[in-house]
Amino acid sequence: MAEAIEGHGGDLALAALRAFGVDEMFTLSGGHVFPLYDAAHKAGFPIYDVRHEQTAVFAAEAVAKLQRRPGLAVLTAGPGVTNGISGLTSAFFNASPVLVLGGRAPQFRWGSGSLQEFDHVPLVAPITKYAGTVGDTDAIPGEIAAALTAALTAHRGPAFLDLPLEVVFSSGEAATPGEPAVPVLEADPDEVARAAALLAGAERPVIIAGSDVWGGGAIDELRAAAEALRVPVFTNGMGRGALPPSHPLAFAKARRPAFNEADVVCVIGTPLDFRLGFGEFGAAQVVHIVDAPTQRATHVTPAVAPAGDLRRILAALADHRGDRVDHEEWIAGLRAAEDAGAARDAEAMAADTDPIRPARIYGELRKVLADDAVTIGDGGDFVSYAGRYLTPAQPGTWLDPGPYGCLGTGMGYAMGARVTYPDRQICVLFGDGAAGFSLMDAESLVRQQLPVVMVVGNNGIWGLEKHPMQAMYGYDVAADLQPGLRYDDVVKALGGAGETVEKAAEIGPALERAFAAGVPYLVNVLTDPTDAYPRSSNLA
Ligand SMILES: Cc1ncc(C[n+]2csc(CCOP(=O)(O)OP(=O)(O)O)c2C)c(N)n1
Ligand SMILES: [Mg+2]
Repeated sequence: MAEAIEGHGGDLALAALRAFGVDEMFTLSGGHVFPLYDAAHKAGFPIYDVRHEQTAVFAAEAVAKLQRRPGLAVLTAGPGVTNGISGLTSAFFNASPVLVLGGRAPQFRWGSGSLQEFDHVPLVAPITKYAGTVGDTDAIPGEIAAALTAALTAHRGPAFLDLPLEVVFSSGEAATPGEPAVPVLEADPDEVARAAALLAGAERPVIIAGSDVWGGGAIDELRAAAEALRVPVFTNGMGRGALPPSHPLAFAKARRPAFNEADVVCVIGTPLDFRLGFGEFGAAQVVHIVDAPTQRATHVTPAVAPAGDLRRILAALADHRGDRVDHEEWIAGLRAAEDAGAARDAEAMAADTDPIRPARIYGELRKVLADDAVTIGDGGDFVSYAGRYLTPAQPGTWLDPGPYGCLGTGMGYAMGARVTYPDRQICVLFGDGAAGFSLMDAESLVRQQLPVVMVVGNNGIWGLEKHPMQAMYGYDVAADLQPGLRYDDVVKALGGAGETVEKAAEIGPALERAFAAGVPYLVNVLTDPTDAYPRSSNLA
Protein backbone atom coordinates (compact mmCIF):
# COMPACT_ATOMS: atom_id res chain seq x y z
CA MET A 1 0.00 0.00 0.00
CA ALA A 2 1.51 3.33 -1.04
CA GLU A 3 -0.24 5.36 1.59
CA ALA A 4 -1.35 3.39 4.56
CA ILE A 5 -2.24 4.12 8.13
CA GLU A 6 -0.73 1.91 10.76
CA GLY A 7 -1.21 1.72 14.47
CA HIS A 8 -3.64 0.39 17.03
CA GLY A 9 -7.38 0.47 16.53
CA GLY A 10 -7.63 3.95 17.99
CA ASP A 11 -5.11 5.34 15.51
CA LEU A 12 -6.95 3.78 12.58
CA ALA A 13 -10.28 5.11 13.86
CA LEU A 14 -8.97 8.64 14.27
CA ALA A 15 -7.62 8.80 10.72
CA ALA A 16 -11.04 7.82 9.36
CA LEU A 17 -12.88 10.27 11.61
CA ARG A 18 -10.67 13.15 10.55
CA ALA A 19 -11.30 12.42 6.89
CA PHE A 20 -14.96 13.23 7.60
CA GLY A 21 -14.18 16.50 9.33
CA VAL A 22 -14.63 15.28 12.89
CA ASP A 23 -12.63 17.66 15.06
CA GLU A 24 -13.26 16.56 18.64
CA MET A 25 -14.67 13.80 20.80
CA PHE A 26 -17.05 13.93 23.73
CA THR A 27 -16.64 11.12 26.21
CA LEU A 28 -16.75 9.72 29.73
CA SER A 29 -13.83 7.49 30.60
CA GLY A 30 -13.79 3.72 30.38
CA GLY A 31 -10.92 1.29 29.86
CA HIS A 32 -12.59 -0.32 26.85
CA VAL A 33 -11.98 2.81 24.77
CA PHE A 34 -8.49 3.81 25.94
CA PRO A 35 -6.89 3.37 22.50
CA LEU A 36 -9.23 6.04 21.12
CA TYR A 37 -7.99 8.40 23.82
CA ASP A 38 -4.38 7.42 23.16
CA ALA A 39 -4.74 8.22 19.47
CA ALA A 40 -6.37 11.57 20.23
CA HIS A 41 -3.82 12.43 22.89
CA LYS A 42 -0.87 11.74 20.59
CA ALA A 43 -2.44 13.74 17.77
CA GLY A 44 -3.53 16.75 19.85
CA PHE A 45 -7.14 15.99 18.93
CA PRO A 46 -9.47 17.64 21.48
CA ILE A 47 -11.16 15.43 24.05
CA TYR A 48 -14.04 16.89 26.10
CA ASP A 49 -15.17 14.77 28.99
CA VAL A 50 -18.42 14.81 30.91
CA ARG A 51 -20.13 13.48 34.04
CA HIS A 52 -22.90 11.50 32.35
CA GLU A 53 -22.86 9.92 28.89
CA GLN A 54 -26.13 11.62 27.93
CA THR A 55 -24.17 14.89 27.92
CA ALA A 56 -21.51 13.46 25.60
CA VAL A 57 -24.09 12.38 23.02
CA PHE A 58 -26.09 15.62 23.27
CA ALA A 59 -22.85 17.60 22.87
CA ALA A 60 -22.00 15.58 19.78
CA GLU A 61 -25.52 16.23 18.53
CA ALA A 62 -25.16 19.98 19.02
CA VAL A 63 -21.96 19.93 16.98
CA ALA A 64 -23.74 17.93 14.28
CA LYS A 65 -26.74 20.27 14.26
CA LEU A 66 -24.76 23.50 14.29
CA GLN A 67 -21.90 22.54 11.98
CA ARG A 68 -23.72 20.07 9.75
CA ARG A 69 -20.86 17.59 9.98
CA PRO A 70 -20.53 14.49 12.12
CA GLY A 71 -20.39 14.86 15.90
CA LEU A 72 -18.60 12.12 17.83
CA ALA A 73 -19.30 10.57 21.22
CA VAL A 74 -17.07 7.80 22.56
CA LEU A 75 -18.81 5.69 25.17
CA THR A 76 -17.49 2.80 27.17
CA ALA A 77 -18.94 -0.71 26.91
CA GLY A 78 -22.29 -1.57 28.46
CA PRO A 79 -23.56 1.17 30.78
CA GLY A 80 -21.66 3.85 28.90
CA VAL A 81 -23.56 3.00 25.76
CA THR A 82 -26.92 2.49 27.46
CA ASN A 83 -26.61 5.89 29.17
CA GLY A 84 -26.31 7.38 25.69
CA ILE A 85 -29.50 5.85 24.33
CA SER A 86 -31.77 8.89 24.78
CA GLY A 87 -29.18 11.04 23.04
CA LEU A 88 -28.97 8.62 20.13
CA THR A 89 -32.75 8.50 19.90
CA SER A 90 -32.97 12.29 19.89
CA ALA A 91 -30.38 12.40 17.10
CA PHE A 92 -32.47 9.86 15.19
CA PHE A 93 -35.61 12.00 15.51
CA ASN A 94 -33.62 15.13 14.63
CA ALA A 95 -31.76 13.69 11.62
CA SER A 96 -28.47 14.61 13.27
CA PRO A 97 -25.33 12.91 11.93
CA VAL A 98 -23.95 11.71 15.26
CA LEU A 99 -21.52 8.81 15.51
CA VAL A 100 -21.31 6.88 18.75
CA LEU A 101 -18.24 4.68 19.04
CA GLY A 102 -18.77 2.20 21.83
CA GLY A 103 -16.35 -0.01 23.66
CA ARG A 104 -17.28 -3.69 23.72
CA ALA A 105 -16.28 -6.65 25.85
CA PRO A 106 -13.74 -8.97 24.17
CA GLN A 107 -15.18 -10.97 21.31
CA PHE A 108 -12.84 -13.95 21.76
CA ARG A 109 -14.45 -14.86 25.08
CA TRP A 110 -17.97 -13.61 24.33
CA GLY A 111 -20.48 -15.41 26.52
CA SER A 112 -18.02 -16.10 29.34
CA GLY A 113 -19.22 -13.19 31.43
CA SER A 114 -16.68 -10.40 30.88
CA LEU A 115 -17.20 -7.09 32.66
CA GLN A 116 -19.88 -4.98 30.93
CA GLU A 117 -20.45 -7.68 28.33
CA PHE A 118 -23.57 -6.67 26.46
CA ASP A 119 -24.55 -6.75 22.79
CA HIS A 120 -25.46 -3.11 22.10
CA VAL A 121 -26.25 -3.52 18.44
CA PRO A 122 -29.83 -4.89 18.67
CA LEU A 123 -30.62 -2.13 21.18
CA VAL A 124 -29.46 0.71 18.96
CA ALA A 125 -30.46 -0.74 15.57
CA PRO A 126 -33.95 0.85 15.58
CA ILE A 127 -32.56 4.30 16.46
CA THR A 128 -29.61 4.47 14.08
CA LYS A 129 -29.07 4.46 10.33
CA TYR A 130 -26.12 2.11 10.67
CA ALA A 131 -25.18 -0.13 13.57
CA GLY A 132 -22.58 -2.84 13.80
CA THR A 133 -19.65 -4.44 15.55
CA VAL A 134 -16.23 -4.10 13.94
CA GLY A 135 -14.79 -7.60 13.60
CA ASP A 136 -11.18 -6.82 12.76
CA THR A 137 -8.69 -4.02 13.46
CA ASP A 138 -7.88 -3.47 9.79
CA ALA A 139 -11.59 -2.99 9.07
CA ILE A 140 -12.02 -0.04 11.46
CA PRO A 141 -11.48 2.83 8.97
CA GLY A 142 -13.73 1.26 6.36
CA GLU A 143 -16.47 0.62 8.88
CA ILE A 144 -16.25 4.17 10.21
CA ALA A 145 -16.43 5.56 6.67
CA ALA A 146 -19.50 3.43 5.94
CA ALA A 147 -21.18 4.49 9.19
CA LEU A 148 -20.49 8.18 8.61
CA THR A 149 -21.59 8.02 4.98
CA ALA A 150 -24.90 6.55 6.14
CA ALA A 151 -25.20 9.23 8.82
CA LEU A 152 -24.64 12.02 6.29
CA THR A 153 -26.90 10.63 3.58
CA ALA A 154 -30.33 12.24 3.57
CA HIS A 155 -32.46 11.53 5.51
CA ARG A 156 -29.60 12.03 7.98
CA GLY A 157 -29.26 10.42 11.38
CA PRO A 158 -26.98 8.77 13.90
CA ALA A 159 -24.73 5.73 13.47
CA PHE A 160 -23.21 3.35 15.97
CA LEU A 161 -20.19 1.07 15.96
CA ASP A 162 -18.76 -0.91 18.83
CA LEU A 163 -15.16 -2.07 18.93
CA PRO A 164 -14.41 -5.28 20.82
CA LEU A 165 -11.55 -4.90 23.27
CA GLU A 166 -9.06 -6.97 21.30
CA VAL A 167 -10.03 -5.25 18.03
CA VAL A 168 -9.38 -1.73 19.30
CA PHE A 169 -6.23 -2.62 21.30
CA SER A 170 -4.57 -4.63 18.50
CA SER A 171 -2.44 -3.13 15.76
CA GLY A 172 -3.34 -3.14 12.12
CA GLU A 173 -3.12 -1.20 8.92
CA ALA A 174 -5.48 0.12 6.32
CA ALA A 175 -5.51 2.35 3.27
CA THR A 176 -5.62 6.08 3.97
CA PRO A 177 -9.26 7.12 3.82
CA GLY A 178 -10.26 8.92 0.62
CA GLU A 179 -12.59 11.88 0.23
CA PRO A 180 -16.03 11.13 1.67
CA ALA A 181 -18.63 10.62 -1.04
CA VAL A 182 -22.18 11.26 0.12
CA PRO A 183 -24.87 10.32 -2.40
CA VAL A 184 -27.35 12.98 -3.50
CA LEU A 185 -30.89 11.93 -4.29
CA GLU A 186 -32.67 13.59 -7.19
CA ALA A 187 -36.42 14.11 -6.77
CA ASP A 188 -38.90 13.20 -9.49
CA PRO A 189 -39.01 16.36 -11.66
CA ASP A 190 -42.73 15.90 -12.40
CA GLU A 191 -43.52 15.92 -8.70
CA VAL A 192 -41.39 19.01 -8.21
CA ALA A 193 -43.16 20.75 -11.09
CA ARG A 194 -46.56 19.86 -9.63
CA ALA A 195 -45.51 21.22 -6.24
CA ALA A 196 -44.35 24.47 -7.84
CA ALA A 197 -47.54 24.82 -9.86
CA LEU A 198 -49.70 24.22 -6.78
CA LEU A 199 -47.86 26.89 -4.80
CA ALA A 200 -47.79 29.41 -7.62
CA GLY A 201 -51.44 28.84 -8.45
CA ALA A 202 -52.71 29.01 -4.87
CA GLU A 203 -54.70 31.98 -3.61
CA ARG A 204 -53.44 31.70 -0.07
CA PRO A 205 -50.25 29.62 0.10
CA VAL A 206 -48.04 29.08 3.13
CA ILE A 207 -44.61 27.49 3.52
CA ILE A 208 -43.52 25.79 6.73
CA ALA A 209 -39.79 25.04 6.76
CA GLY A 210 -38.12 22.77 9.29
CA SER A 211 -34.82 21.31 10.40
CA ASP A 212 -33.88 19.43 7.23
CA VAL A 213 -33.81 22.70 5.29
CA TRP A 214 -30.99 23.81 7.57
CA GLY A 215 -29.44 20.33 7.78
CA GLY A 216 -29.51 20.01 4.00
CA GLY A 217 -27.82 23.39 3.50
CA ALA A 218 -30.87 24.71 1.63
CA ILE A 219 -31.51 27.97 3.50
CA ASP A 220 -30.60 30.20 0.54
CA GLU A 221 -32.69 28.11 -1.83
CA LEU A 222 -35.64 28.32 0.56
CA ARG A 223 -35.41 32.09 0.61
CA ALA A 224 -35.10 32.23 -3.18
CA ALA A 225 -38.14 29.98 -3.64
CA ALA A 226 -40.26 31.96 -1.18
CA GLU A 227 -39.27 35.24 -2.79
CA ALA A 228 -39.79 34.01 -6.34
CA LEU A 229 -43.24 32.56 -5.60
CA ARG A 230 -44.14 35.22 -2.98
CA VAL A 231 -45.17 32.79 -0.26
CA PRO A 232 -45.23 33.55 3.50
CA VAL A 233 -42.80 31.37 5.47
CA PHE A 234 -43.22 29.88 8.93
CA THR A 235 -40.47 27.78 10.51
CA ASN A 236 -39.85 25.23 13.22
CA GLY A 237 -36.85 23.43 14.73
CA MET A 238 -33.56 24.25 13.04
CA GLY A 239 -35.51 26.04 10.31
CA ARG A 240 -36.07 28.92 12.70
CA GLY A 241 -34.29 32.07 11.57
CA ALA A 242 -34.13 30.82 7.96
CA LEU A 243 -35.52 34.19 6.93
CA PRO A 244 -34.46 37.10 9.13
CA PRO A 245 -37.36 38.29 11.30
CA SER A 246 -37.49 41.58 9.37
CA HIS A 247 -37.98 39.81 6.03
CA PRO A 248 -41.38 40.68 4.49
CA LEU A 249 -42.17 36.97 4.04
CA ALA A 250 -41.04 35.86 7.54
CA PHE A 251 -43.92 35.01 9.87
CA ALA A 252 -44.24 33.44 13.30
CA LYS A 253 -47.27 34.82 15.19
CA ALA A 254 -49.87 34.55 12.45
CA ARG A 255 -49.93 30.75 12.50
CA ARG A 256 -53.60 30.42 13.34
CA PRO A 257 -55.04 32.47 10.47
CA ALA A 258 -52.35 31.17 8.13
CA PHE A 259 -53.02 27.49 8.81
CA ASN A 260 -56.81 27.91 9.03
CA GLU A 261 -57.27 29.95 5.90
CA ALA A 262 -54.52 28.72 3.58
CA ASP A 263 -55.54 26.83 0.46
CA VAL A 264 -52.10 25.29 -0.08
CA VAL A 265 -49.71 24.46 2.75
CA CYS A 266 -46.22 23.45 1.69
CA VAL A 267 -44.30 21.71 4.46
CA ILE A 268 -40.58 21.42 3.74
CA GLY A 269 -38.01 19.33 5.57
CA THR A 270 -40.03 18.45 8.63
CA PRO A 271 -42.51 15.65 9.35
CA LEU A 272 -46.29 16.12 9.40
CA ASP A 273 -46.26 15.39 13.12
CA PHE A 274 -47.96 16.66 16.27
CA ARG A 275 -46.21 20.01 15.92
CA LEU A 276 -48.10 20.57 12.66
CA GLY A 277 -51.51 19.18 13.60
CA PHE A 278 -50.48 15.84 12.03
CA GLY A 279 -50.56 17.47 8.61
CA GLU A 280 -54.24 18.47 8.61
CA PHE A 281 -54.73 22.11 7.70
CA GLY A 282 -58.48 22.52 7.24
CA ALA A 283 -59.40 22.46 3.58
CA ALA A 284 -55.88 23.22 2.37
CA GLN A 285 -54.06 20.96 -0.04
CA VAL A 286 -50.78 19.81 1.42
CA VAL A 287 -47.46 19.71 -0.41
CA HIS A 288 -44.87 17.79 1.57
CA ILE A 289 -41.28 18.23 0.40
CA VAL A 290 -38.94 15.73 2.04
CA ASP A 291 -35.27 14.85 1.68
CA ALA A 292 -35.81 11.11 1.27
CA PRO A 293 -38.74 8.81 0.40
CA THR A 294 -38.68 7.36 3.94
CA GLN A 295 -39.86 10.75 5.19
CA ARG A 296 -43.15 10.73 3.32
CA ALA A 297 -46.09 10.64 5.71
CA THR A 298 -48.07 7.42 5.90
CA HIS A 299 -50.96 8.76 8.01
CA VAL A 300 -52.13 11.43 5.54
CA THR A 301 -51.94 11.72 1.77
CA PRO A 302 -50.50 15.01 0.56
CA ALA A 303 -51.41 16.32 -2.89
CA VAL A 304 -47.80 15.81 -3.86
CA ALA A 305 -44.66 14.84 -1.93
CA PRO A 306 -41.40 15.29 -3.84
CA ALA A 307 -38.53 13.44 -2.16
CA GLY A 308 -34.91 14.30 -2.79
CA ASP A 309 -32.16 16.83 -2.31
CA LEU A 310 -33.84 19.90 -0.82
CA ARG A 311 -31.42 22.35 -2.39
CA ARG A 312 -32.29 21.16 -5.85
CA ILE A 313 -36.02 20.93 -5.20
CA LEU A 314 -36.16 24.45 -3.78
CA ALA A 315 -33.97 25.83 -6.56
CA ALA A 316 -36.46 24.33 -9.03
CA LEU A 317 -39.36 26.01 -7.19
CA ALA A 318 -37.53 29.33 -7.46
CA ASP A 319 -37.16 28.77 -11.20
CA HIS A 320 -40.87 28.04 -11.77
CA ARG A 321 -41.93 29.79 -14.94
CA GLY A 322 -45.65 28.87 -15.11
CA ASP A 323 -48.73 30.93 -14.28
CA ARG A 324 -48.99 32.45 -10.87
CA VAL A 325 -51.69 34.04 -8.80
CA ASP A 326 -51.08 37.29 -6.96
CA HIS A 327 -50.66 36.67 -3.20
CA GLU A 328 -50.11 40.23 -2.04
CA GLU A 329 -53.46 40.67 -0.33
CA TRP A 330 -53.01 37.39 1.53
CA ILE A 331 -49.52 38.45 2.62
CA ALA A 332 -50.80 41.84 3.82
CA GLY A 333 -53.60 40.20 5.83
CA LEU A 334 -51.16 37.86 7.55
CA ARG A 335 -48.81 40.76 8.20
CA ALA A 336 -51.58 42.56 10.08
CA ALA A 337 -52.20 39.45 12.20
CA GLU A 338 -48.45 39.11 12.74
CA ASP A 339 -48.10 42.69 13.90
CA ALA A 340 -51.04 42.32 16.28
CA GLY A 341 -49.47 39.16 17.73
CA ALA A 342 -46.11 40.89 18.11
CA ALA A 343 -47.76 43.79 19.96
CA ARG A 344 -49.44 41.35 22.37
CA ASP A 345 -46.13 39.61 22.94
CA ALA A 346 -44.33 42.89 23.56
CA GLU A 347 -46.82 43.69 26.31
CA ALA A 348 -46.35 40.28 27.94
CA MET A 349 -42.56 40.59 27.73
CA ALA A 350 -42.67 43.92 29.56
CA ALA A 351 -44.92 42.62 32.38
CA ASP A 352 -43.81 44.11 35.68
CA THR A 353 -45.37 41.54 37.97
CA ASP A 354 -44.37 40.10 41.31
CA PRO A 355 -43.81 37.15 41.17
CA ILE A 356 -42.09 37.29 37.80
CA ARG A 357 -43.85 35.89 34.74
CA PRO A 358 -41.62 33.87 32.39
CA ALA A 359 -42.42 36.18 29.48
CA ARG A 360 -40.53 38.99 31.19
CA ILE A 361 -37.34 36.93 31.27
CA TYR A 362 -37.51 36.70 27.48
CA GLY A 363 -38.19 40.42 27.21
CA GLU A 364 -34.95 41.04 29.09
CA LEU A 365 -33.01 38.37 27.21
CA ARG A 366 -33.92 39.89 23.87
CA LYS A 367 -32.19 43.07 24.97
CA VAL A 368 -28.87 41.37 25.69
CA LEU A 369 -28.69 38.58 23.11
CA ALA A 370 -26.57 39.24 20.01
CA ASP A 371 -27.92 38.21 16.61
CA ASP A 372 -25.53 35.27 16.43
CA ALA A 373 -26.12 34.06 20.01
CA VAL A 374 -26.99 30.39 20.30
CA THR A 375 -30.03 29.79 22.49
CA ILE A 376 -30.89 26.35 23.80
CA GLY A 377 -34.19 25.26 25.31
CA ASP A 378 -34.46 22.41 27.84
CA GLY A 379 -37.68 22.35 29.83
CA GLY A 380 -41.46 22.39 29.63
CA ASP A 381 -43.54 25.56 29.73
CA PHE A 382 -40.44 27.72 30.14
CA VAL A 383 -39.18 26.50 26.78
CA SER A 384 -42.56 26.87 25.11
CA TYR A 385 -42.34 30.52 26.04
CA ALA A 386 -38.81 30.65 24.59
CA GLY A 387 -40.15 29.34 21.30
CA ARG A 388 -42.79 32.02 21.32
CA TYR A 389 -40.83 35.02 22.49
CA LEU A 390 -37.35 34.48 21.08
CA THR A 391 -37.10 35.05 17.35
CA PRO A 392 -33.74 33.78 16.08
CA ALA A 393 -32.13 36.36 13.82
CA GLN A 394 -30.07 33.77 11.96
CA PRO A 395 -30.60 30.13 11.09
CA GLY A 396 -28.55 27.60 13.03
CA THR A 397 -28.75 29.49 16.31
CA TRP A 398 -31.68 27.81 18.06
CA LEU A 399 -31.42 24.34 19.58
CA ASP A 400 -34.49 22.61 20.93
CA PRO A 401 -34.77 18.91 21.76
CA GLY A 402 -36.90 18.25 18.68
CA PRO A 403 -39.93 15.99 18.37
CA TYR A 404 -38.56 13.31 20.71
CA GLY A 405 -39.01 15.93 23.45
CA CYS A 406 -36.29 14.59 25.71
CA LEU A 407 -35.51 16.62 28.82
CA GLY A 408 -31.80 16.74 29.69
CA THR A 409 -30.32 18.01 26.42
CA GLY A 410 -29.34 21.37 27.91
CA MET A 411 -25.81 20.99 29.22
CA GLY A 412 -24.66 18.77 26.36
CA TYR A 413 -26.09 21.12 23.74
CA ALA A 414 -24.39 24.00 25.58
CA MET A 415 -21.05 22.22 25.53
CA GLY A 416 -21.33 21.42 21.82
CA ALA A 417 -22.37 24.99 21.05
CA ARG A 418 -19.50 26.47 23.05
CA VAL A 419 -16.97 24.19 21.35
CA THR A 420 -18.43 25.20 17.98
CA TYR A 421 -18.41 28.93 18.68
CA PRO A 422 -15.74 29.89 21.23
CA ASP A 423 -16.66 33.58 20.96
CA ARG A 424 -20.44 33.71 20.72
CA GLN A 425 -22.99 34.06 23.49
CA ILE A 426 -24.29 30.60 24.43
CA CYS A 427 -27.44 30.67 26.55
CA VAL A 428 -29.31 27.66 27.92
CA LEU A 429 -32.90 28.12 29.05
CA PHE A 430 -33.70 25.52 31.66
CA GLY A 431 -36.90 24.63 33.40
CA ASP A 432 -36.00 23.89 37.01
CA GLY A 433 -37.06 20.29 36.50
CA ALA A 434 -35.08 19.90 33.30
CA ALA A 435 -32.00 21.44 34.89
CA GLY A 436 -31.75 18.50 37.27
CA PHE A 437 -30.99 16.07 34.46
CA SER A 438 -27.63 17.58 33.58
CA LEU A 439 -26.69 20.21 36.15
CA MET A 440 -23.70 18.21 37.39
CA ASP A 441 -22.13 18.75 34.00
CA ALA A 442 -21.70 22.42 34.90
CA GLU A 443 -18.57 20.98 36.49
CA SER A 444 -17.38 19.71 33.10
CA LEU A 445 -17.93 23.18 31.65
CA VAL A 446 -16.09 24.89 34.51
CA ARG A 447 -13.13 22.51 34.48
CA GLN A 448 -12.68 22.69 30.72
CA GLN A 449 -13.17 26.46 30.61
CA LEU A 450 -16.31 26.42 28.53
CA PRO A 451 -18.33 29.39 29.79
CA VAL A 452 -22.04 29.43 29.06
CA VAL A 453 -24.98 31.29 30.58
CA MET A 454 -27.73 29.20 32.13
CA VAL A 455 -31.09 30.79 32.89
CA VAL A 456 -33.41 28.73 35.07
CA GLY A 457 -37.11 29.54 34.95
CA ASN A 458 -37.64 28.35 38.49
CA ASN A 459 -41.34 27.84 39.17
CA GLY A 460 -40.73 25.05 41.70
CA ILE A 461 -42.79 22.57 39.69
CA TRP A 462 -42.81 20.31 36.66
CA GLY A 463 -45.11 22.94 35.20
CA LEU A 464 -45.95 21.29 31.91
CA GLU A 465 -47.20 18.26 33.88
CA LYS A 466 -48.66 19.88 36.98
CA HIS A 467 -51.01 22.26 35.20
CA PRO A 468 -52.46 19.66 32.81
CA MET A 469 -52.87 17.14 35.62
CA GLN A 470 -54.77 19.71 37.65
CA ALA A 471 -56.95 20.44 34.65
CA MET A 472 -57.68 16.75 34.09
CA TYR A 473 -58.06 15.41 37.62
CA GLY A 474 -58.43 18.45 39.88
CA TYR A 475 -55.34 17.32 41.76
CA ASP A 476 -51.73 16.52 40.91
CA VAL A 477 -49.06 14.12 42.10
CA ALA A 478 -45.35 13.79 41.31
CA ALA A 479 -45.33 17.31 39.94
CA ASP A 480 -43.75 19.38 42.73
CA LEU A 481 -40.13 20.42 43.18
CA GLN A 482 -38.59 22.40 46.02
CA PRO A 483 -39.75 26.00 45.63
CA GLY A 484 -37.02 28.64 45.52
CA LEU A 485 -34.23 26.10 45.24
CA ARG A 486 -30.80 27.71 44.78
CA TYR A 487 -29.64 26.18 41.50
CA ASP A 488 -27.12 29.03 41.32
CA ASP A 489 -25.48 27.71 44.50
CA VAL A 490 -25.11 24.30 42.83
CA VAL A 491 -23.14 25.86 40.00
CA LYS A 492 -21.10 27.91 42.47
CA ALA A 493 -20.23 24.77 44.40
CA LEU A 494 -19.06 23.23 41.13
CA GLY A 495 -16.67 26.12 40.54
CA GLY A 496 -18.90 28.39 38.43
CA ALA A 497 -20.90 31.46 39.38
CA GLY A 498 -24.49 32.61 39.58
CA GLU A 499 -27.22 34.48 41.38
CA THR A 500 -30.90 34.30 42.23
CA VAL A 501 -33.33 36.91 40.94
CA GLU A 502 -36.72 37.56 42.52
CA LYS A 503 -37.69 40.95 41.08
CA ALA A 504 -38.37 41.67 37.43
CA ALA A 505 -36.18 44.77 37.40
CA GLU A 506 -33.19 42.68 38.47
CA ILE A 507 -33.29 40.27 35.52
CA GLY A 508 -31.55 42.55 33.01
CA PRO A 509 -28.57 43.47 35.21
CA ALA A 510 -28.17 39.81 36.23
CA LEU A 511 -28.03 38.75 32.58
CA GLU A 512 -25.44 41.44 31.85
CA ARG A 513 -23.27 40.10 34.66
CA ALA A 514 -23.75 36.54 33.46
CA PHE A 515 -22.64 37.22 29.89
CA ALA A 516 -19.65 39.24 31.11
CA ALA A 517 -18.53 36.63 33.64
CA GLY A 518 -16.38 34.40 31.44
CA VAL A 519 -17.27 31.34 33.54
CA PRO A 520 -20.35 29.12 33.56
CA TYR A 521 -22.96 31.33 35.23
CA LEU A 522 -26.47 30.39 36.32
CA VAL A 523 -29.18 33.02 36.67
CA ASN A 524 -31.87 31.43 38.84
CA VAL A 525 -35.08 33.38 38.23
CA LEU A 526 -37.94 32.62 40.61
CA THR A 527 -41.12 32.67 38.55
CA ASP A 528 -44.85 32.55 39.15
CA PRO A 529 -45.93 28.88 39.60
CA THR A 530 -49.53 29.73 38.66
CA ASP A 531 -48.46 30.87 35.20
CA ALA A 532 -49.25 28.08 32.72
CA TYR A 533 -48.39 28.18 29.03
CA PRO A 534 -51.69 28.32 27.16
CA ARG A 535 -51.98 25.21 24.99
CA SER A 536 -54.75 23.31 23.29
CA SER A 537 -53.45 19.81 24.05
CA ASN A 538 -52.97 18.73 27.62
CA LEU A 539 -50.54 15.92 26.96
CA ALA A 540 -46.80 16.52 26.92
C1 LIG B 1 -36.70 12.62 29.82
C2 LIG B 1 -38.08 13.16 29.99
N1 LIG B 1 -38.80 12.86 31.10
C3 LIG B 1 -40.04 13.36 31.28
C4 LIG B 1 -40.63 14.16 30.32
C5 LIG B 1 -42.04 14.69 30.51
N2 LIG B 1 -42.02 16.14 30.72
C6 LIG B 1 -42.23 17.00 29.70
S1 LIG B 1 -42.23 18.58 30.18
C7 LIG B 1 -41.99 18.17 31.78
C8 LIG B 1 -41.94 19.22 32.85
C9 LIG B 1 -40.73 20.09 32.74
O1 LIG B 1 -40.63 20.88 33.90
P1 LIG B 1 -39.61 22.07 33.97
O2 LIG B 1 -38.35 21.69 33.30
O3 LIG B 1 -39.51 22.54 35.38
O4 LIG B 1 -40.29 23.19 33.06
P2 LIG B 1 -41.69 23.96 33.35
O5 LIG B 1 -42.75 23.24 32.58
O6 LIG B 1 -41.95 23.93 34.82
O7 LIG B 1 -41.47 25.34 32.82
C10 LIG B 1 -41.89 16.78 31.93
C11 LIG B 1 -41.63 16.09 33.20
C12 LIG B 1 -39.86 14.40 29.15
N3 LIG B 1 -40.32 15.15 28.15
N4 LIG B 1 -38.59 13.92 29.04
MG1 LIG C 1 -40.52 24.04 36.36
